[in-house]
Amino acid sequence: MSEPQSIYASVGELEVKPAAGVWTDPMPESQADQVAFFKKHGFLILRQVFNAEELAEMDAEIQRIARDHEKLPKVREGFDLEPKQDAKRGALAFRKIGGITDLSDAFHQAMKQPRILDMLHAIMGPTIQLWRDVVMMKPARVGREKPWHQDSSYWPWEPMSLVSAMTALDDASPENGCLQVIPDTHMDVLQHYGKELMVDIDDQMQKRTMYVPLQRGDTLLFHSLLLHASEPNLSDQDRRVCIVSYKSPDAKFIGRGEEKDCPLVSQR
Ligand SMILES: O=C(O)CCC(=O)C(=O)O
Repeated sequence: MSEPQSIYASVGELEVKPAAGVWTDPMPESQADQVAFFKKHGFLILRQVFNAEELAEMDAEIQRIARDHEKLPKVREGFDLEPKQDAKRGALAFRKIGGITDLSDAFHQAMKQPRILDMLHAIMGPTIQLWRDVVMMKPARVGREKPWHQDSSYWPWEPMSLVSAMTALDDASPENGCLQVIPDTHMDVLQHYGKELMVDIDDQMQKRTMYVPLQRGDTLLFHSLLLHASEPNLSDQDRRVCIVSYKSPDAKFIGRGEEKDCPLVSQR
């Protein structure tokens, strides 16, 4: 653990403050210890899951999809543009590309990456289904903050124990808005408020906030009740991540309307 440097001191009022620390501790090595770590802390980092060739293919796919987005079908959440566009970019700045594993074979393969699936089965059991699949872009200079929240407060599944795999497609650091987490917060369901559904964290919680820097190709697994957030990206470096959220059939639909189909990802 080390002290972070904040580059956001000059920015006006933001919901998400610079984190109190940076997660630099190594992860356990054996699978049993990794599962125990995830269960205790609500997250786990898998280093260098994707190689340079796989990452280059995903880069090319994002470019293709962004270029052709008007001709492509809206899958699940569809596309979101950043409200503030960046004249320097010379192309549209996207906030989100939804349904990425349907839109791209490279991302469909990434959803089934063997190291990720091994861990998911160890944590979640024999049947893994897909719930959500997005690329969150957080583009240089215009990427917005994401306030503190628990993903399960947005999602119609109980028990609230889904797992997301966030793969870094760029190096993600405190400077370009890497994820912040509050370890060990995945046991409690917190009250969210507002249009964006967020949680206010008090001073005690703020002291426990940690940046989780990732290198391109790393994957962060996190529990759907883990409190997390990210600051805006005021740097000149994009911060793209692919987030695939997985559920087990034990999670039952508690939403309104019709239950959405959750395709099978893996059965062991
Ligand atoms: O992209 C980010 O920094 C945050 C994404 C996030 O919190 C989410 O999708 O739940």
